[in-house]
Amino acid sequence: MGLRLLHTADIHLDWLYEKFLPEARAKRRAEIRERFARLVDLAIERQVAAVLIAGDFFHGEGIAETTLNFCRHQLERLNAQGIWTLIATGNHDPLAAAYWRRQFPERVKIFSGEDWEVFHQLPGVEILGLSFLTDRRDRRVLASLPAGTGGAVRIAVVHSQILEGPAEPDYYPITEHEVVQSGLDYLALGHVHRPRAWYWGRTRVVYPGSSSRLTFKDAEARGVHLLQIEDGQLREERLELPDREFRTLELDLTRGVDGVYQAIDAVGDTGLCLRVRLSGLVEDGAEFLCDGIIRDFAGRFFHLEVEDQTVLLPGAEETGATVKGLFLKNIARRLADPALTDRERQALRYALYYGLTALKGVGRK
Ligand SMILES: [Mn+2]
Repeated sequence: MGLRLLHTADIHLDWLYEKFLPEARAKRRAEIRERFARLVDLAIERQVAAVLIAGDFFHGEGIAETTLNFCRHQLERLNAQGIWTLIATGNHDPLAAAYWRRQFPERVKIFSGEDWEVFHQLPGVEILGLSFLTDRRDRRVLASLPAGTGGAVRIAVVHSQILEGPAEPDYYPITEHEVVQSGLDYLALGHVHRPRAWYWGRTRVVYPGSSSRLTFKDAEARGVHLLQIEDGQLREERLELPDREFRTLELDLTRGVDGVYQAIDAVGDTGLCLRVRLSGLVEDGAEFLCDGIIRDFAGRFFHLEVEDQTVLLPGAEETGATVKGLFLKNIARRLADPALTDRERQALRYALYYGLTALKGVGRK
């Protein structure tokens, strides 16, 4: 049956969920731990030889003792089945963190060298790993990849950022060109919480994404990658894992307070984390409404938060012959055009929003 591996990353045990109320926060953190236990179940069910964790296993320094004990128990379950856990740490759980100095089960390998280490314990595959070193965060890690010994499938595990566009090269940057040159069969990445995957040259490049939803940006389904190595060939499939939904409801206040309440009321799923984002031009500040929504609906959902992105319309006295007044009149005249597309209307709202921000204080007599 060949040999199987499971690739995950960004588990972020003890993620803060800062905006959650204490009870929901504790419950959600327990769900992240449970997710890791399910990954361990999956590894055992699928009889994998090793679990690869590409960084940010832990969220930060202040990991609860109960979380560490829980982890140890899960790693022991893998160990007892003869399954390795290979960990390259990330920027959230750098090697300097105290918990890495603990005793781990025998079949846990934490890549802790200054340079790539090669793990040779499994037949037919070479697994290279490098942990994140904070003081060398801008190094070009693929440039120092050791040459292969030939014959084996080559996999590298690292917490890295793919350099695209003008991003700061801050987290072990790698480029498509470097990946193509690497000759790797599979690059097991962590860092980006959104699942992404490419074929670059002969290399399969995978960010499995964070194993649980951590923020409202995490819309896509969560999952892990199962690798199968047989006769020197590598096949890979993504296994999706159900997770609590994080949904954003965009509501324009120009539909009125009743409309906003009806829209929130119509959200049937009470188990989700809901973010209500209020937008639109308003004559009065929306703070009261935000507080009211929290008061009236917070008990209905697992978690609820309201983001106020409304723009306050200036009073009539401000539409005089000032720069701001002329600007407002101009935008108002254009917004009144019934032939506007949604896109054009949105662009005008942005113009108004940014224009008012830029003109803040200017034009007041
Ligand atoms: Mn992360």
